Amino acid sequence: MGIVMAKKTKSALENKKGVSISEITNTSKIKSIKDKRKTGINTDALVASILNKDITALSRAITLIESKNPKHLEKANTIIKGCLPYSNKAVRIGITGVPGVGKSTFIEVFGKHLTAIGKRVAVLAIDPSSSITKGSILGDKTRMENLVKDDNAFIRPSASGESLGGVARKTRETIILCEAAGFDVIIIETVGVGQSETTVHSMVDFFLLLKLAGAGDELQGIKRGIIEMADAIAINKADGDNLKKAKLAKVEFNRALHLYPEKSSHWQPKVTLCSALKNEGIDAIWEIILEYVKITSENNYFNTKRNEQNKFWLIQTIEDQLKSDFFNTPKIKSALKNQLQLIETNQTTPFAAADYLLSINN
Ligand SMILES: Nc1nc2c(ncn2[C@@H]2O[C@H](COP(=O)(O)OP(=O)(O)O)[C@@H](O)[C@H]2O)c(=O)[nH]1
Ligand SMILES: [Mg+2]
Repeated sequence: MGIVMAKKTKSALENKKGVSISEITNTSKIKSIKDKRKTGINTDALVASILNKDITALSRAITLIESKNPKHLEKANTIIKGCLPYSNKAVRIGITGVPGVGKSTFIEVFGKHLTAIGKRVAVLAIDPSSSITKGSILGDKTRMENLVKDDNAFIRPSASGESLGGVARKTRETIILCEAAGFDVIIIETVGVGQSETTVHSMVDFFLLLKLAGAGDELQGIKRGIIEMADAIAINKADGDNLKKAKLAKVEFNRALHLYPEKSSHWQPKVTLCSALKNEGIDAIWEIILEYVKITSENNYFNTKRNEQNKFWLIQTIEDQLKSDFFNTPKIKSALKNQLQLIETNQTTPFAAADYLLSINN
């Protein structure tokens, strides 16, 4: 299942069943096949199957969300609408850390721990670089061998060939579908490329930062913003010769975290040690997350945050759409080219050029 199934479904969607090769090569028939294909997706049936925890249906629907075909997007929107009343139930966890910190290894053992205690787990990724690096995260299935095979786990790589905004929107929609399909825990993995951590933070309940113990320089070179976003820092590879260093790092991080002002969640971020390789300290991290959910549900921060996230995404989506509409207008495209030339030769200012471009758009 997982990645393999997602790929299979994609090709199933793209090739109409029962059509022979000779039929496909007959161009006069291609249009009618395409038309049938367009109408061949029964959104009601797909929603019913998703609610029935049918993973093939879930994969098909996600493929529609990721499609560039406007007809598919229309179908995708209908499906999302159908699933929305059944979503919002899972715990959404964001996981980040530099390449090599052990994210894939961690997600494998963490995911297996969750399925062992009866949870269903969906793993998604936000990786705006995946179109260049051909899926740098979640691409390596070997580190998630057991989770990939687990019937209670679903693994879906990042949408590719998209801007961060595009990937983010698709991932948010995919979360809705996964929740409707009865997944209890949604894990969203990201690497610290550009703004991707902020993006993941804006769509999860709990943000987990995986760290390595350094040689006494734990607090150097860390993006301050990421520490601020973290609800827990897990120092991974706390095993063998590294254990002592990891323990020291824990003290340092705890000290540093106490310097930050109290969060509006009233949650004091935790620092913990783990070894994904040896499967140690993994259950403790789930306990921390449960404690977080309990405390923030009681003080209502949990729901407030989700509402705030929804409002943020409304504004964000409008901004993205307006921007893309603007820059894709043919009149703007050519006028922009001219204005850029005028800027180069010092004949206008960026502000005058912007005023002009915005004025001719109306
Ligand atoms: N010693 C030790 N090695 C680990 C641990 N977790 C991961 N690794 C190793 O670190 C390397 C990178 O792990 P990977 O999961 O691919 O990291 P990612 O790039 O963050 O996804 C691999 O060789 C893993 O076997 C751990 O807890 N302890
Ligand atoms: Mg990885």
